[in-house]
Amino acid sequence: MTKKQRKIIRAVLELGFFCLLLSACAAKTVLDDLDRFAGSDIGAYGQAGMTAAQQAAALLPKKQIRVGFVQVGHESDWRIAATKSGKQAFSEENGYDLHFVDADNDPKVQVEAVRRFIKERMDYIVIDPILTTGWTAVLKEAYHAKIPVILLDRTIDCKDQYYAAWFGSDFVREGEWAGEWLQNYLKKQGRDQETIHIVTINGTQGASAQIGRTQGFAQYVEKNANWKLLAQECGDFTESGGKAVMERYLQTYERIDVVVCQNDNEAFGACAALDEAGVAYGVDAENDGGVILISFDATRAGLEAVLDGKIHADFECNPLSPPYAAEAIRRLEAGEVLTEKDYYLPEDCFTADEEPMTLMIDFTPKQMVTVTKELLEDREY
Ligand code: GYE
Repeated sequence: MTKKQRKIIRAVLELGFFCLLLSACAAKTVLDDLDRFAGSDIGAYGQAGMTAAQQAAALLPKKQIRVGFVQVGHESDWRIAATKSGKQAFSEENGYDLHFVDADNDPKVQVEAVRRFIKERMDYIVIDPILTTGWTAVLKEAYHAKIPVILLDRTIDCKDQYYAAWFGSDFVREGEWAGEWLQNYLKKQGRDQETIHIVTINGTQGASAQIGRTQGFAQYVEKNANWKLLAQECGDFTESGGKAVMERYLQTYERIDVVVCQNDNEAFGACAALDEAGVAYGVDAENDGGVILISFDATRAGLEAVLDGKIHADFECNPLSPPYAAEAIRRLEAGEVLTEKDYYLPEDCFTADEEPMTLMIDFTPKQMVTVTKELLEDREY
C-alpha cells in the first residue's frame, strides 16, 4: 500500500468515527430560543426594522402555504397559550392559510380532521396528538399522499418515518424533576424518615404528557421507602377534573401530605377543593401539617400561585412550539433537510424559595428559578 493510499484510508476511518460521535451526541436535541427564528440565517438575509418572525416570513416563497393544524382542545391555560402561538405562527401575514381544528379532547375528531386535511391536499399537517395510540393508519395515508406531518407537544407510538419532525417536552424528565425536588425538600425539612402520604391527580390517561410525568415521578416513589403513594386518579388536565378528584381524595384519605397535580389547572381545582374543605396547604401552612402542592406547566397563573405560596414547585412545560414548526416548514420549503427528528424545547423549574435548590439528575445540574413579580411581568404565557 502506498503512503497516499494509507493516508486516504486513515481519513475515511477518522470521518466514520466523527460521524459515529455526532450521531451519539444527537440523541437529544435541546433547542434554544434562537432556533425558533433560524438564528444567524435570519441575520444574514433579514432586513432592519423587522421582527424575527417577519424576517422568517419574508424568506418564504410568495405562495400561501396551506397548513392543517389539529389541536387537542382548550382544556387548560397551557393549551390556550399553545393555540394562540399556533395561530400567530401560521398567520396570513406570515404567508399561511391555516385550517385549524379544536378536537375538544376527542381522539376520533383528531383522526377525522387529519383525513380531511389529506383529502383537501394541505401542504403540511400539524398535529398535537391527544393520545399516543391510534395514529399509524392515518399517518401512513399522509405519508403516501406526500404531505409532511409535524408533531407538536405530545408524542405518538408510530414509526418515525411517518412524521417530519416533533417539537415538544421531555415529560419523563419533568416527572423526575418533581421527584428530585420533593426528595430534597423533605430532607431539608427533616422529614425523610417520616411516612409521606402522596396522591397524584393525573392528566388525560394515555397522553404522553401523563405517561411521562407519571413514569418520571414513579422512579422517586420507588427510591424513597417512606413515600406512600395512596392513589393516582385522572383529572383530565382540567380545573373541574382536578377539583372533583381532590374532593374524592379528601373524603377517602385521612391524611394527605403531598398532592402532585400533572398541570396547573388541576392544581387550581385542587386548591379550590382544599379551600372548601378547610384544609390548609401551601408554604406558610406547611409547618402546621399543611399539604404540599406540586404542579407542572408553569403558566403565568400557575407561577402566580407559586408566588402566593400556594404551589410549592412548578415544573415548566413550554407551549411555544409552533414557531419552531413554522421554521421547520420554512426549511423544508427551501429544500433543506432537517438534521434531526425530535427536538426538545428549553424549560425551567420554578419555586418561590429565595435560595432555589439545584436539582441534579444524571449528573446534569438544573438550577431552579425563583418566581418574582418582575419575572411574571415578562412572561410570554
Ligand atoms: O401540561 C396541559 C395540557 O400536553 C403538555 O396538556 C401538554 C399538557 C399540559 O392540557 O396543561
